Amino acid sequence: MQPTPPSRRISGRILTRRRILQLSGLSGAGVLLNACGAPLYSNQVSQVSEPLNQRVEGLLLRPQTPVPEYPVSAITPDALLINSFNGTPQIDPATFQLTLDGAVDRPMQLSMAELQAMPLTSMVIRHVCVEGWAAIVQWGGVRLQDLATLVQPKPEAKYVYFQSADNYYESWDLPSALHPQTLMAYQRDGHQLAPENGAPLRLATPVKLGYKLSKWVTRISFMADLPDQQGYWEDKGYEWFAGL
Ligand SMILES: Nc1nc2c(c(=O)[nH]1)N[C@H]1C(S)=C(S)[C@@H](COP(=O)(O)O)O[C@H]1N2
Ligand SMILES: [Mo]
Repeated sequence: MQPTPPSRRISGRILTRRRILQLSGLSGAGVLLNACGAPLYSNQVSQVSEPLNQRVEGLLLRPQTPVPEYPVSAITPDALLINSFNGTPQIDPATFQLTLDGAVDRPMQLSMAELQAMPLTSMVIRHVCVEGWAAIVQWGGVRLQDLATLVQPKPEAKYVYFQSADNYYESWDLPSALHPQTLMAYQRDGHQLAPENGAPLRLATPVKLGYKLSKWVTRISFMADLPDQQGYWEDKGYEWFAGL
């Protein structure tokens, strides 16, 4: 049985689809083209008949405090050490598809061209590895929040699971995933992301430790429950939340 959709009324206001898209930064997005050249993004948005559920709306309306960013001059290009536990998978960006699925109303697959047609967010933040090193890095990419707006997580979605091409896996709490500085990054320090740093697509955020920041992400699944396998390092005893 389908649960009744939650009320659209948030603190006395009715949220229109237009407003949600404005809040999520998607309203200014250009038109994406799918492989056949047909406009994809405009179709998808016009099919968005209902705004997001209350949980997601709440997170978008009261975004968590932004973490202060660094100036570009603070970037330490050599300090970001390559930390890969299962080699570097070779992924062809021309055929790559990111799968978005799980507890969502509109599961979809997006190519790099489609992701790169979405609004680009750039940030200079500190990457902290639990092994005792840190680096100031500039990341550029798509807000995971904007991807959530496209796929419309169901009310029961509380976690997000990330599958990587090297069999690495991670699970996150939804608020951290929808934080405005949580990106699916395809650029580092102003250049296209290198394969060893997770190309074509990796997680970047100032709110989690390095091991939460999956490289080579192929699938993002919204989940009602935490999976038994919570994460590559978590399953070896490391902390699950791993907040900074
Ligand atoms: N898929 C995948 N993601 C991963 C890892 C990995 O081995 N595989 N290592 C993690 C760890 S511990 C850190 S510190 C960062 C390192 O990112 P970098 O290699 O780009 O510096 O990636 C994280 N994401
Ligand atoms: Mo790490």
